[in-house]
Amino acid sequence: MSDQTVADFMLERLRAWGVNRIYAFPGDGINGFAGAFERAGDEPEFIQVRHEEMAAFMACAHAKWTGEVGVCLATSGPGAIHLLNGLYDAKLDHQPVVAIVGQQAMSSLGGHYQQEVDLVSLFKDVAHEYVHMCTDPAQARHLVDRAVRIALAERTVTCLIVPNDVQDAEAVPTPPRRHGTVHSGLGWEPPRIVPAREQLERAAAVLNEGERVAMLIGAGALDAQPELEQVADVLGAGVAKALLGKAALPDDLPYVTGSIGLLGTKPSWDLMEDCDTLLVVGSSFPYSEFLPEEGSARGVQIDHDGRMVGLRYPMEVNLVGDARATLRELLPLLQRKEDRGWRETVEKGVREWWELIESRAHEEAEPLNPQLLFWELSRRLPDLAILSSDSGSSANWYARDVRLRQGMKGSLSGTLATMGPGVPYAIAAKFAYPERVAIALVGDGAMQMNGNSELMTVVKYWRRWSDPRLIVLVLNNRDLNQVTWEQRAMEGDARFDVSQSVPDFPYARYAELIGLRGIRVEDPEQVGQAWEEALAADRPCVIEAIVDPEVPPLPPHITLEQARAFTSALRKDPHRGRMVRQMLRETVRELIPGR
Ligand SMILES: Cc1ncc(C[n+]2csc(CCOP(=O)(O)OP(=O)(O)O)c2C)c(N)n1
Ligand SMILES: [Mg+2]
Repeated sequence: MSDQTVADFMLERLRAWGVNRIYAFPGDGINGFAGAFERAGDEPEFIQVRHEEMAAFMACAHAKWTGEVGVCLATSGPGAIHLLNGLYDAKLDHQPVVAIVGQQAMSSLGGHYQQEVDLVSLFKDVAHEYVHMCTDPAQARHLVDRAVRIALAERTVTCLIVPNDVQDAEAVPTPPRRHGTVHSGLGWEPPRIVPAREQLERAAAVLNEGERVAMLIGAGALDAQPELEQVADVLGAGVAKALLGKAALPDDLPYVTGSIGLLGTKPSWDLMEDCDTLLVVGSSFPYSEFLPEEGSARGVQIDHDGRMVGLRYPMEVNLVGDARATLRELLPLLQRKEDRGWRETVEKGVREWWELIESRAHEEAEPLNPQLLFWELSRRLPDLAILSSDSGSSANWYARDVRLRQGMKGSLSGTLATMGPGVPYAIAAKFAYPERVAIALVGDGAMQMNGNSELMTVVKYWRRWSDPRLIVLVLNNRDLNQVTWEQRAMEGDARFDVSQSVPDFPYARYAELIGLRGIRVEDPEQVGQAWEEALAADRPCVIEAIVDPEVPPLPPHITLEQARAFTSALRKDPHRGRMVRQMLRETVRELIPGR
């Protein structure tokens, strides 16, 4: 007889898988686990968040920052339901996350019992690769083994549902060896996936024949920096980055055109418009209008997931393989482009763009131009900083103005594009790398949605981080600004105050009140100093920047329809005077950069 419970055993098994931290929020549906954490000496650690959605965001971010599986734990019914948005964030960005949720006792299920929710059905979509309820202690071993292994192997979300009476039942670490039992083991190593030689040769032929090669890289290329640089060099290519792949190549390389898409840059736009050959590595960037026109470029794609190739552009050669290993095999087959004219054109565009961005950041605004915050941060980013951005106007400036250097990390909710991950992603960064500086770039709407509450998790834990610096930049524009601009540009509607205005809130004073540093800045002269103070602080810090909601997050090009919609919105909008002045200034800059 073992006195170990199923919950004890499951935690022990997770530890054996290398899980040493679980983001969680308690409830009676998981009290069996709570006791098990205590008996295990809090190994793995139970990190208590404010809201289960935040636990799921943190598990997702743990996976994004470390490449390891992230784990979150929530109680039955409401707790399990709260996890969902964060789990979809992980699923859509292909992150390995295991969600463990409690359930009412087996003996009550089907009895319209309190907090009884059909969790298998609820999680069937988000965790469709693997969702199971543990109804017998002998299942616990293979359920944990498979949930972790499938999350890692498929880069997705898996879910275990554990009724509270099963949690407390006696563990069966080794099921009896008889018909109907499963004897699973630990361990999973990432495979090295490389396409066949003949496919590599076909890809190389396409790339060698091209005269103007554009590369587009994404999250799948994050570990392939040296190979990306070599390939770009040999091919004389310019490189655009999807947002999730922003850290894949540093922004200070002269041929890196930066972000692509609505939040992207002009040199990325030009790169895609003018190239004759497109090499996509580890990206499923979705917007066709920012990719070459069908037929205008020959294409080669590399992705380790066969489902993701040939998805956005009809490629001539689809290589299924890891970015790094595949690029390594491809390199010896590539011929160096002797004519560097295309590369020079790209580099010229990049230089001009950075000048434009610098001057845009210094345009006057009332009172602060949000771009200035990002520009000044960029110049001061400490080595190895980890950045998160929320969904909102901050994502524009993160994408365009922030220059990530070698060794830094950056992420956001790329595919789900949900509001809310900014602060929890930064918290997860501090747990994973307590010695590195984490910086969250967040709108006031998102702070009021969850960031303000989650700052209490920072209050609870920051003293155990060897470097206490976690900085939250709040863009206080009293507006749901990104959507306000979308209303104007896409719908041709004026700003609808009823839906868009956000009540003012004293973010910096609140930070001070709860024991953190708080800095409020509304004078452009103070922006650099605000960052320096935050970076010199002996504790986490909130920088509240009073920024102008009339600074347009202009797309790198404006289509005719958007221009029309915009003109019609302008006619109706009471803010039009200032908005037009701001737009004019920005547009003039674009026409005569460096002025
Ligand atoms: C959960 C969720 N709700 C709504 C949206 C739609 N949305 C995208 S950005 C945005 C505005 C965000 O406002 P804020 O956080 O204040 O940032 P700002 O754009 O003002 O800088 C909204 C409402 C979303 N992406 N996610
Ligand atoms: Mg806002």
